[in-house]
Amino acid sequence: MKKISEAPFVKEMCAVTANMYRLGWDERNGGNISLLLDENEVAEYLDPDNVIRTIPTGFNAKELIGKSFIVTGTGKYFKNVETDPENNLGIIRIAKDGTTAELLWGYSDGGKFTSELPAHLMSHISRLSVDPQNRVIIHSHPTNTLAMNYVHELDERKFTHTLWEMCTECIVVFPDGIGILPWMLCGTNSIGEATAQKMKEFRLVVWGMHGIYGAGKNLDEAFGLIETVEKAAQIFMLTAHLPRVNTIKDEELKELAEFFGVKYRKDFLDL
Ligand code: 2HA
Ligand code: ZN
Repeated sequence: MKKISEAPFVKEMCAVTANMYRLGWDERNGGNISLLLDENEVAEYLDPDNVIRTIPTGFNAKELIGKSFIVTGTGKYFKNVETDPENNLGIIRIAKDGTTAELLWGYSDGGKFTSELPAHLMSHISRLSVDPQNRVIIHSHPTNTLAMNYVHELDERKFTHTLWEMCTECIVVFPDGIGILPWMLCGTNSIGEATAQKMKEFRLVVWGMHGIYGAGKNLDEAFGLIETVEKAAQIFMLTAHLPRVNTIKDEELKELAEFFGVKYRKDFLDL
């Protein structure tokens, strides 16, 4: 059996959480990540028959029965993942009943997965239904994206359009746009269901005045989506109070999307 601390998925979780912490997006216990694992890869590091303990999830994820995820822990700080992954992360497998998580590794102080597990698992189900390659859901509190929530209308079309205008590459990176939920109570099945509904259409979902969700086939892709939104939101926040002299026109956004061959939300442009 190989050493789990050497597993690429553990190392990558350490690297991405450390990176996000240093970017200032995940203060204290803010943010959470789940990564769908390949069973054969997990079996190189862990005995699949050795269940440390079982933890109820509070909802039925029957579409994910038998699937394993590495997930950040509730109340745990991204800041600390790199130095103590076994306490701050856990590997869970969805049991045959669909409502129980079998702990295979981690949460070593007796802890459990993030309080946002419903939003994560329900979003995985949604994304997998439209993209079987999807493996990652990331939730974060990026500073400028959050700031923008207070000064920009929380309308999917307008919010996406504003961000597309802020950096030339935005429409190429997130041509499918950004879904938006109004402020809602976090940590609940309701916000999980609402997020998952949006995730059928969008890989990015803003939680009004809270943060953002991003999905992707790997950590780089999900992180890169959020990073690009955050960069555009930063340009918006740096310029929103200044007179606008130049802008990228809608015809130019269309030209970009067509040149790079991306399927974009045509209804989000005024053409
Ligand atoms: O887990 O970010 O939304 C901390 C959070 C909750
Ligand atoms: Zn949050």
